[in-house]
Amino acid sequence: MVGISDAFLYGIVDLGYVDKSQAVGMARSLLDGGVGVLQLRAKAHQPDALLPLAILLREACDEFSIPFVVNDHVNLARDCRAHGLHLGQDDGNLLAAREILEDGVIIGRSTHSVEQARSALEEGADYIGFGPLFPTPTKEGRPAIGLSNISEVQSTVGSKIPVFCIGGIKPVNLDEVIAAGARRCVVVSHLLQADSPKEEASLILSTLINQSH
Ligand code: TZP
Ligand code: MG
Repeated sequence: MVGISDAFLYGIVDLGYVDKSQAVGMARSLLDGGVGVLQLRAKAHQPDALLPLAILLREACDEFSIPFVVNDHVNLARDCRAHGLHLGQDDGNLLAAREILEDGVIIGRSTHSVEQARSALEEGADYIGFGPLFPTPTKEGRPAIGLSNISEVQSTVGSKIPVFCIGGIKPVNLDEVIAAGARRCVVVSHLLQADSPKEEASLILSTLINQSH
């Protein structure tokens, strides 16, 4: 299994954009395109109803030796034997989630400020999301934090755990995001709405891995 620190592009199968029946196909396109970690995000679904899909996604990720991460639901992450769990700021205590999960399961935390990024490191997060950098329909109403704190988060927290910038990232702003200090990104709506998610993922990944810093 490839580790989270080997990942530069983080893909999310978000059932707000992809029908449940298309989710495995979309996951395979993203994996073929080179995402280094894949998450299931399904805000409008009951976790129990997601177990069969979560198992299929975990199995697809296993084929690629890529970590599969469940958003929000610790019991679902345990039951489908996900490689990781992702928690938002309001999703509870990280250590309590760790007690439910098998040893070695990674836990990520969403952060929206330098202070939250430091706290996530201190509480033992294995990686963080940092954003939303830009306004995004995927998180309607959430204020954008801009690009000005990326380099500080990257140079402090990012030397210890991977920092994935997130929120409104797409090819037209990727160079700007990288110039502001980002090394790794999560891209959701741009990939899920692309004609070829595989080709778009592959292009974004090459931009990320060819960056000079
Ligand atoms: N957390 C912060 S922004 C965001 C999440 C889940 C949405 C990212 O989606 P998109 O479509 O790439 O802006
Ligand atoms: Mg959450």
